[in-house]
This record gives sequence, structure tokens and C-alpha cells, in this order.
Amino acid sequence: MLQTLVPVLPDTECQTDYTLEPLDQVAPPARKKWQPIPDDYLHLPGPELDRRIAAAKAALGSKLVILGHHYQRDEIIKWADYRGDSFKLSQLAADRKEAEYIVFCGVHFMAESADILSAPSQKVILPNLAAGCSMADMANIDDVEECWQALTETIEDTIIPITYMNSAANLKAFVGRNGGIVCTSSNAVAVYEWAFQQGKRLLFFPDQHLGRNTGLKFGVPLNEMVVWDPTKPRGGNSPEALRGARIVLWQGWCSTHLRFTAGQIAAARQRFPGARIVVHPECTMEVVQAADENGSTEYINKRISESPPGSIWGVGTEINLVNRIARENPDKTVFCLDPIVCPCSTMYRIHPAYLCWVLEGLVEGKVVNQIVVDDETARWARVALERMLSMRRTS
Ligand code: CIZ
Repeated sequence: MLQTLVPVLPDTECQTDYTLEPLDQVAPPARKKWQPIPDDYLHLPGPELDRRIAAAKAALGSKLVILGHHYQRDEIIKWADYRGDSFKLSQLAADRKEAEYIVFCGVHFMAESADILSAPSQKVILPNLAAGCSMADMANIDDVEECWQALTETIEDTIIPITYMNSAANLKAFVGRNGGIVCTSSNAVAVYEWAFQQGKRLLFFPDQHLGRNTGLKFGVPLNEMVVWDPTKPRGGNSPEALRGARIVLWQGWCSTHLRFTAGQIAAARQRFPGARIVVHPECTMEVVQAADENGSTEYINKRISESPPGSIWGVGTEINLVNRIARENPDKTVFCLDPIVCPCSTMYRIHPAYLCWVLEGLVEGKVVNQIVVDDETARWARVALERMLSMRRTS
């Protein structure tokens, strides 16, 4: 059976943990942007953190629900009441009205969505406020408003804006106000179907790769998709190019998924002739086309778990998830396509010391790191999120 050991380069900013390091021993370059935390939590070793997290969780009982995104490390996932992708976790946040505290072990945009969808009495907490998403940061409201103005002035048809879940709440509100919708990698095809029933053209942000791969799945040819570069006038496009486009793709990307290449897939096929290759649709078009299948993290997890014993899987997504799938499927060979990987560096910022800190605060009646979306933003973002929640999963 192939070992899923991950080589870590000495200068890498983040490492996959085999044994948990106390927070003050995490490499300083990785920690430099993290939220400061009381000194008492800096030196706590793994077993002590486990003991204190377990005690705080037990004390809070049914007042607390912990949500863990698939990309979280195992030392966090083991405390999650539910784990899943952002779609599943947003549904849970909308359904679990009885929990007073929702501790979201994920990144900022996910906690914002949970706040929007949960009841007003519930408090959503993100253990480390520095856990953001570099792709989400690639689109901001001013640039999107500017793009929208240029598009609506240039194109006469109705344009439907779609934002990927990985975006700030004010962008979700923008699409809600403008007749659009939120999508995740698990329902993007259903969202495109819906959107093309509302209008002839789409503006998709911030991930150009998910937008392009979904466009291709949907039969839109490459020459009917243009990329919008927010640093250039008219996004770097001529008025004719914009008028000819059915999909305008924002120039954003996920650095974790851009590490995968078609060359890695060729090498994996050579080494394991019977392997099936499954990748995430945030990978480039070349990688998605070289793979056998592509889909969301939920899809990848389910697909491998339900495959016959002895199956061999080369996977192109975040390493914590790939390693977890490998461990939970010991009767199969599961390996990451990239031999030198780095986990999602912002998800990694949820170190157990942060979880311990926020939970112990709650036990003492102190709510730290609450994520609150203002009412007007939440009102319109909810419109776009609820449209999304009514879509079926397609991958
Ligand atoms: O939607 C999510 O949670 C992300 C970021 C990826 C996926 O496919 O689950």
C-alpha cells in the first residue's frame, strides 16, 4: 500500500502536522500574520490542549456546535460535530437553530455565511480571525462594482452575476441585489443552468478556473469566455470581446489547486496504470481535462469511499483531506498527485490553541472572535445564499 507521507520543504510556510506542535513552536514565517493570542495558550502541548478542549466542549454541551471544513487538520476535525464542504456546513448552520454558539473551524467567508443563515440569537465564532482566503481576497466590492458598470454599459443583454462561496459577504449581497446567486463547487452546474434561464450572459467571480471548467461542462466554448483583469481598463478586453462573451470570468485562483499539473497526472498514470484520477474543479482546465473525474471535496470523499476495495486513486486537492481519505480507506491506495505539497495555509491557521481559547472564553461567558455581518449586507446576501441552497448538488 502506498504511504501518504508528505515531504515538506525546509522553507515552506506551513507544514502538515504528524505530531501537534505548541503554538509558539510553529515556524515563525507561518505565524507572522496570525491573530495574537493570550500567552497562556502559546506553550500548551497537544495532550493538554486535548484535555482542555474536551472539558470546555463538555461544559458547553448542546449550547455549542463545532463545524469543521474538510481542509482542517485532524487535530481540529476530531472536535467537529459535523464536517463537510462549505455547502453542507452552511445548510447545517441554517438548520441547527438550537445551538447558541456555532464555532466555525474554517475560514472567514464561511463564518460570515453561517452568521447570515443562522438565527439572530446564535453567535458564530471564528477561532483565528486571520483565517481568511487568498482567493476570496482577489475580488473586492469596489472592483466588482466597476466591472459591473462597464459590463452593463457595454452589453445590452441581462447579465447574471454569480459569486463563488469563497467571497466576502458584501459580494454575496451584490449578487443578491442584482438578480444573481452564490455557488459552490458542488452545485456549480445547477447554478449555471438556473442562471442561463434568467439571462444570456454570466459574470463569475472570483475563481476563473471553477467558472471556466463549469462553462465547458455546460457546453460554452472557450472563445465565448473572457477573463476580467481588475487592474486593467475594461478588464483588459475590447468592447467587441465583451459583447461576444457569454461568460466573463474574474481573474482569481486558488494557490493550493494551482499546484496540480497535467504532468503530475501523466506521472501518476505511468506509476499506477490502473489509477483513477480525481481533481477539484478549482484546478486549471488542462488538469481537469487530463483527470478522469472532477468534483467538490464532498464528491471526492464520497466517490473514493464508495469505490471497490483495491481501487487506486490519484487526487488533486488539499492535503489534509487527501491524507484523511487515505487513512479512512485502508483497503484502497489513495495518494496526492503533488509530491511536494503544502496545505491550505489559511485553513491551517486554526491551530487547536485557538479553539481552546475561544471555547474556554465561552465557558466563562466571554464571546471572542464573533463574526457579525451587518443587517443590510446580510439581507441581500441571504437572498443569494438561499437561492443557492435551493439548488441540487451536481458534483
Ligand atoms: O466549497 C467548499 O467548501 C470548498 C472551498 C471546496 C469544496 O469543494 O468543498
